[in-house]
Amino acid sequence: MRITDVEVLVTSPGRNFVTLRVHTDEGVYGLGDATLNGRELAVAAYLRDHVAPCLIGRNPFQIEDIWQFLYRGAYWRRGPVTMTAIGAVDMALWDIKGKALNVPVYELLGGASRTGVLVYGHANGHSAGEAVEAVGRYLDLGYKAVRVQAGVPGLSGTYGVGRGELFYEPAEAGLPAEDVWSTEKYLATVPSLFARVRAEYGDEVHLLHDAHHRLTPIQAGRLGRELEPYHLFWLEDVAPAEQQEAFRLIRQHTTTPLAVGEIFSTIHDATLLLREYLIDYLRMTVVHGGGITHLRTAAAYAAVHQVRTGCHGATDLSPVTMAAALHLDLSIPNFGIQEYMRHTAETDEVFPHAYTFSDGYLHPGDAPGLGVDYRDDLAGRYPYQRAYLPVSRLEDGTMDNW
Ligand code: EZ4
Ligand code: CO
Repeated sequence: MRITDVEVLVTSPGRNFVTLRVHTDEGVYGLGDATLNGRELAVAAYLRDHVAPCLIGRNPFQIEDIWQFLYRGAYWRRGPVTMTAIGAVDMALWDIKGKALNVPVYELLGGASRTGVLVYGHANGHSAGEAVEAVGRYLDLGYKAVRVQAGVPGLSGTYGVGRGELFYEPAEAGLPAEDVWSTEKYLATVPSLFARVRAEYGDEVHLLHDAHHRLTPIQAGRLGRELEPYHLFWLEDVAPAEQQEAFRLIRQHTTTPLAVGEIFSTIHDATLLLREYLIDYLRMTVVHGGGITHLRTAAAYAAVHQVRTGCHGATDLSPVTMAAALHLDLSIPNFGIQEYMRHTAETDEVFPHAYTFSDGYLHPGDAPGLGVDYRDDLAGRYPYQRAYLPVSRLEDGTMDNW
């Protein structure tokens, strides 16, 4: 089998998605997600101009060799644009191999280790009261785990608090919005929010929270400690992780489980965190972490250090990534939880998929390959729209942290 054509597809059914479609001489094709929120066209150009020409004529079954060729061959290793592009190629090749052999990708990864993939949904509210109510809606839908975020009184917009009830899209069309952020005001509100949620819904539901890299290490230690009575499943991205050593200080101050890594590109971003047992969940996912092939490496390194996975799964990761993550989640021994933000109806129509939600769990389905398709006829209705994530500044205009 040989690769004959590589297409880079851009569509915006509610938000921008970049999709790679790899064709073969036997008629089988594979899909990969190449979406990097706010920098979509950089990855599209990287794939179209620099990767696609190198793939023509190669044997798509040589997934590992092609991964190494793209990673080592570029000379310029790592980085989100490169690793997202490699991730897209890798997903497409696993999809092709599964379809060609007529098995779902999880069978190629060693088979199912569990019956379903535990997921968490996003309960958001502009006030704590609204957020508490939103948790109830997720429990009614069958979710066993819920991330809770509330607006901070005195701040106009809080990152992570969306407009819709089931959909949350952090990017906004046009140029980047600039929000105002106050760490002091935020820290004053979070513990009481979780006290209310526990008082309302009891101890059984898994609760999660995301601080989106906004705190210093000592502030992070304080938040973790103050949340200990509410037994969070995890506290995510409490501080930026470019300096992995910073997590030593956080870890000394709290037993609240820590999750990090949705912006990591390779396992090298997490080696000290894992070797020194500084985190509990690794958030890397297939699209921004070099595909299924590299995520397997990252998950195995995490497993050695008793760390479980918690793949990023926000709306800016397309249904192709969601499917790829679910095949991996179902198969690896140290799966922890999968983030699941529902896509809009328009997105689900452009990407028909085999994965299904039931009683708090997702299952990738048993369609051959990843089990996702791409409707060109619908995708063509939604042209690319420039959009960015918002930027935060402190109340005096300073950029919010390092
Ligand atoms: O900020 O996907 O845990 N989920 C998140 C997401 C990310 C966006 C960035 O593109 O933090 O909302
Ligand atoms: Co996050």
